[in-house]
Amino acid sequence: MTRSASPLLPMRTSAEVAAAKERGAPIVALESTIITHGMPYPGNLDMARSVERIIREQGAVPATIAVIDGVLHIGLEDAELEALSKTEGAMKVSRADIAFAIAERRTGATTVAATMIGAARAGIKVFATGGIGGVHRGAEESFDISADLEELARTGVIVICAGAKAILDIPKTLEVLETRGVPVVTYDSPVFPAFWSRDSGLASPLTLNSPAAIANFQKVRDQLGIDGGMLIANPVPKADEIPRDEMEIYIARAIDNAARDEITGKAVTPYLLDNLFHLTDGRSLKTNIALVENNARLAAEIAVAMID
Ligand code: PSU
Ligand code: MN
Repeated sequence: MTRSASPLLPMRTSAEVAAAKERGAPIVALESTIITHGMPYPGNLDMARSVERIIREQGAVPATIAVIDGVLHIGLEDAELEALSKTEGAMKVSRADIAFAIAERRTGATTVAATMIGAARAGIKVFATGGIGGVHRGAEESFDISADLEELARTGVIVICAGAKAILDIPKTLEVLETRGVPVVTYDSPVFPAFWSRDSGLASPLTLNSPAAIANFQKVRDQLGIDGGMLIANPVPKADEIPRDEMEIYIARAIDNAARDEITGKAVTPYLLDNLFHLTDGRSLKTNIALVENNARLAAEIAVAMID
């Protein structure tokens, strides 16, 4: 599953990640679009640091992935993390343009799709994020379907998220994942979560109740020769949740604003997130940070269980 990186690929693995690979220690990949396009500074830096700390506390090693000045970084030093969190002009790179950012020596923050590509290149099998991209509402008109879904179908990395945001069409997102053969497993709950809310109103296709069971499921997929990724949905802790009905009002308004401002393509998700941050007086950000931390913890537990 893991191809070794070409010696010519400009890729740099941090000392901490290289040492972890050397001794076969568990590693958890982290994306960087959430830092540059998902949250405002300085909350983004606090989040990035705290998820790394949580992963270390669980006995695993964090590997934040980004393209910096044309070099694919697997694991960032703290100074690099801080610089990225303040970078204004970073590209948002996915499968279509991660190679462009490297070839043109640009700085690019990796989406879920691009982070999966980097993780697979580096031999990392577990990746924690907040929310994945999916099928946008109105996709039957706009055709806006995130490349994250296709990447989950083809790249063998387990992605831990808090479900799909209700800015997306969640039923259609689940349909595409099923069609493309991506297992969707909700951790410890029969209902699929909707990012800020624990309940999307939809049943989860699959449920598992422990990191060991998730590791075992992946082992059997490997034994069957089934490649591609899997999605673990981890509901936001109850204390941090914003209920669905309440969130729905803000989401409808944010989507209206995006239409009014004629936002399209890769700008849509960052626009909606920023709009929601203002519409909820920053409350959406607090929830966002709490759920990413929660996902980092579970991802580390799964990475540890996959080694046991
Ligand atoms: N959802 C979030 N925060 C984010 C993103 C999604 O709550 O930062 C980012 C992720 O990097 C995800 C990307 O991979 O947006 C999806 O963008 P698009 O819909 O353009 O594929
Ligand atoms: Mn899109």
